[in-house]
Amino acid sequence: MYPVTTIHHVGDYVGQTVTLRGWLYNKRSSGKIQFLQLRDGTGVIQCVAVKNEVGEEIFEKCSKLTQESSLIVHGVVRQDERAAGGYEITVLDVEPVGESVDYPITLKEHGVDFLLDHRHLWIRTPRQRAILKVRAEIMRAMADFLDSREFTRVDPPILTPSSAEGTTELFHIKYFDEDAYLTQSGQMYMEAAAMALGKVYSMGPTFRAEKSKTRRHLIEFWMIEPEMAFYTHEDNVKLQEEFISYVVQHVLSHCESELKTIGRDISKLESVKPPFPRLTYDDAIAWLQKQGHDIQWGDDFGAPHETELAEQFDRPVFIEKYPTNIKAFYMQPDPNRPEVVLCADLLAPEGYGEIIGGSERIHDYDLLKQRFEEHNLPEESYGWYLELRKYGSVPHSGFGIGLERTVAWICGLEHVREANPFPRMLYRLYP
Ligand code: NSS
Repeated sequence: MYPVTTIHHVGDYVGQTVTLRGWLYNKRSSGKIQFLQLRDGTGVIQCVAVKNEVGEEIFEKCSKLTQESSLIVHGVVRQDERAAGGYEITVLDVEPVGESVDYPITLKEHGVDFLLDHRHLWIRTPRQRAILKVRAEIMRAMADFLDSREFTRVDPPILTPSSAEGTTELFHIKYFDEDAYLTQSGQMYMEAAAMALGKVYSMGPTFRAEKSKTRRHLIEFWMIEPEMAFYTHEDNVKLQEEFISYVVQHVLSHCESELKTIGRDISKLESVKPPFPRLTYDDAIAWLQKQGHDIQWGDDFGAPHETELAEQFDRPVFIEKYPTNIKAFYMQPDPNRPEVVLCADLLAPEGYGEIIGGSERIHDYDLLKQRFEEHNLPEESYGWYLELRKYGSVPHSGFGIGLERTVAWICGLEHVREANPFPRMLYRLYP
């Protein structure tokens, strides 16, 4: 019996015999030597079996191993500068575990539809593994940052009686004899929770029945939604830039090998530090007009506008104070200019578009009630939310950050679909 370890930890066992358990990623052979590329979820390592050393029988077992068959390898850890991870295994014995016949994903190029049909297998490849690792590390960093600032994680419901962002784009389901919808945002519940716990955040899946087929849209995506009692718009923006900078710097220092596997140009991330540039919506419209865009005050930005605005900067940029009538009903008007609201969207660089939407919320009962009427929102669904303004209402602010868009930006992915383990897209519900 040898110590069982993982590829990530083989460096602790140089010169010793260890046991590794995993899958055969790839194999090369040159007659008397076989080079087995073993992967185990923590990395990939080359295991070398030499016929003269292991004998006929073990060598034969190695030669029968096929791509993605599972196996246990016993061997000696060698330090080797030429090896990808710096180590190699000299095989003493192998134990095949599960066979793999005609594995569909070969090491040649495949089309993206084929890969998405085989997403359950595609996630085994080093690039996809690296992306999932970075995603997990981003979630950890987000939670660490907020926990260290004494936020409390609160989980809003997935099944809701009404919408938080608007009345369209909802997934309708039957809830016994009632109508229910999959949550679009946990915000309203987080506002209630902020009045109970001060500073809170949620982290979970949200759903939007958006008929958009772009590289930035998923039907099911994860959102992290902090909400803070007594925070102004200014406090909110400051928190966001510190939050994003922390997450990016954390990934740079904890995911070096993953970013390398993905091929990310990390020089593009190193500059992500506070303060972030800030443009008002007015400035952004004026700038776009100067660039020759046919856009008027009161229009919302499209993806090309966002890309061009963000391209001017080496870090994310806030666009703040949008017109009241193109933003959600719950946003607090600017006291000096009620035609705009105290909100900010954060646009990521390099064309990744909006990653955060946030605002100060209306805390005045009468104004919120008026907004409900203007937007034809039924009081039976929203009464509880309005009631929060009746019992010790305070100014408060919050934001929502889309996890997949953040992962796509930090990893430099072409499309958000690779940022989710099993993406739900307009025409894809499989696997
Ligand atoms: O609609 S948002 O702009 N804002 C909200 O839902 C607020 N209720 C959040 C809050 O203040 N608590 O969405 C927030 C973010 C947005 O910036 C994107 O990064 C992401 O959620 N988002 C999406 N990601 C992927 N796919 C889709 N369809 C999508 N929609 C929004």
